Amino acid sequence: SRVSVIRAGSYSEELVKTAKTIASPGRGILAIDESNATCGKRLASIGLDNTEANRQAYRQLLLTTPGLGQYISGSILFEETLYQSTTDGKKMVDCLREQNIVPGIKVDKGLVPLPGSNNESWCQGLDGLASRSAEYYSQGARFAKWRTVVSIPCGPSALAVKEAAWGLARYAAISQDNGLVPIVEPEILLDGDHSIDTTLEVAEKVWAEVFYYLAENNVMFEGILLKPSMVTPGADHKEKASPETVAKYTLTMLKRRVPPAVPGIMFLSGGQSEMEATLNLHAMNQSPNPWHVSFSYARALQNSVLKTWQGRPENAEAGQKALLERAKANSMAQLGKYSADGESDDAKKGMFVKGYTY
Ligand code: 5MM
Repeated sequence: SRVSVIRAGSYSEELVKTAKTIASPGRGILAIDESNATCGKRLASIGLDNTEANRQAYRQLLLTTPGLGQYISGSILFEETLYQSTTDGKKMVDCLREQNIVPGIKVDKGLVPLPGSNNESWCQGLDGLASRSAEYYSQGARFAKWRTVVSIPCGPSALAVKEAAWGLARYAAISQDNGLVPIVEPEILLDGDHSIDTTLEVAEKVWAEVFYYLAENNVMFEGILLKPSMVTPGADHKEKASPETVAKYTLTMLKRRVPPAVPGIMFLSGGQSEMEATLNLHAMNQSPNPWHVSFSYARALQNSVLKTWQGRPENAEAGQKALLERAKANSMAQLGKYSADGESDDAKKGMFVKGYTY
């Protein structure tokens, strides 16, 4: 019934439980769901070829990090990794489960130009999504991710926002129907010279529309997670915002748009430096929030690891240590107890690439 606390459906209770496990205190998500093209760019940055063996070696290093489960509650995988084993023949999914980390899966098929828009894009992947989701569930995935983007310099046009919101809502309903907690990710790109007030205005518009269509598609809010961008000025804006300002704007936006029924807000890092992403998260956790406010970082968790590893087996342990350090820093930030003392220069370097397309 529409008035029941939890909407009827075979997976409802499990969805709520999965979402709560992922949104558990002091933990967040390790996003390693780079498609092969994006993973290739990461590997190229340390001089490695984009082969299946190199992707396996890199993901194996990440997922077998001892102690990771203390700080990481979920990890988003690309399809290849979901079906992949380590070089010792152990399923990557089992490496996660052993550490009480929930395996997730990227289900979108990437971005393509949106005809009729202002050079904007839309996200592919709804065709066949129900059967793919059921198959991913049988492989051990318990949550899903769909990333679409909104560009401020390109408008955003009403058409692009509507398409982004509708696609996310259809995906979310299909995921829940197949036992996967959907991560709802409309990334508002950092590109542009706009002010933080402009970002706030666009973010409010986007999230209002996303929730309108999530409700229209009867998505159960207790069984979703959000992956928003933080509200910041555009990357080319003349002034940078302090973590306190980012936190104030971002929380204002979320409190205006996101019902407290949603269990977790898992931010993306969007090209911020590792330390900036951690400091901003820490600032957001200086007072109680209606939701678990945490991280789902890719670049802001992996950058130091890649630089330390360099593709050399003898550096694997040091690479894992680097991952654990970042995961711990963000865990502390989730608890509002992070201190930047002793952070390396590398952790302070931004990773934003103008006009970057995944
Ligand atoms: C890890 O990268 C994700 C997938 O990208 P592609 O499918 O294009 O290869 C990406 O969605 C990522 O999870 C989010 O953008 C968040 O990553 P950042 O680096 O912004 O924290």
